[in-house]
Amino acid sequence: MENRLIRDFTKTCTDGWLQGWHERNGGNLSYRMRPEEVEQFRASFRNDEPWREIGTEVPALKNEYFMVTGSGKYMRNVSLDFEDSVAVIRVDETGTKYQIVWGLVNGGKPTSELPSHLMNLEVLKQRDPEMRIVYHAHPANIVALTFVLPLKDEVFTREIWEMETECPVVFPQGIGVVEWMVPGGKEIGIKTSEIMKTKNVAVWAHHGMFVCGHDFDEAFGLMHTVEKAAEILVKVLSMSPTKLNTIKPQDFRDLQEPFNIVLDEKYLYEK
Ligand code: 2HA
Ligand code: ZN
Repeated sequence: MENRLIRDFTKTCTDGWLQGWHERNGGNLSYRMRPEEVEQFRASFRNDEPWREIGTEVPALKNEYFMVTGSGKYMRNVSLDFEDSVAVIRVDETGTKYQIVWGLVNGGKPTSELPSHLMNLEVLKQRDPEMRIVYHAHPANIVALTFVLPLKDEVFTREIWEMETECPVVFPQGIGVVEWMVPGGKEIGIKTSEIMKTKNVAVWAHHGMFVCGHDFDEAFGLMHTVEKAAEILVKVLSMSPTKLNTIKPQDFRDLQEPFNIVLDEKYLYEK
C-alpha cells in the first residue's frame, strides 16, 4: 500500500534503528490519525477483532484512530514488513478499550507501552490539537546520564541545554525526568503524561526517552537533538568532572529575545 503516512512512519522507525536506539524490540511509535488519513485505510479495515482493555482511561481520545507499532515487533523490520509490525487501532466510546482494525496481519497486540502512548497523546491533544506523535526510544547516552546525574528536571534540563546552544531553542520547556519505574503500565503513563502537559521530552531513568511532535520529523529531530547533547555531555564528563568553559545563565537569557523563547528561571540557577 503506497501511502504518505506509512512512508513517514516507516522513515522514523528506520532512522531510529540506524541511530542504534532500537535494540531487539526496544522502542515504539504512535500517531493520532487525521480523519482523512483514516479514510485512506477504511476500505481495508477489518471489524472482527475483539475490543481489548487499554489498561487506562483516555476519554478525550474516544473514537479516535491511531497508528502504533506492535508489541514485541522490531523497529528494524517496519520497513521490511509494515503490515506485520504496525497496527491501526480505534479507541471506543468510553476511552477504555481499543480494537485493532488494520495491520498486525500475523497476529499480535499494540506496543506494551500503549497506556503511556495514549495518555501522552491525550494530554498533548488537549495542549495542542495538532500534536499527534509520541515516540519512545532507548538512546544510550541519555540513559547513561541517568546513572550519574541527580534525577531532577532542573539538572537534566540545564546540563543538556549547556551542551549545545540549539537545545534551549529546540526544547525551551525543558526535560522532565521519571525515576525508575516498572514500564508498560498505567502508573508510568501517569508520570510521563504529567510531564507532557508542559514539556516535549520525558526521560525514563535507566530505560530511555519519550518525545512528542506535530509531525514525524519534529519528534525524531527532538529525540536526536537531546541524545546528541547527551553524547557531548558524556564525552565532557569522561574527560573531566569540571568544565573550563560553558554557556552561562545570562547567556541563556540573552537567547530569549532573538529566538522568541521563554526560559524558566528555575533552570538558570547559579552553580
Ligand atoms: O520493548 O521499549 O519500553 C519495547 C519497549 C518497552
Ligand atoms: Zn522502552
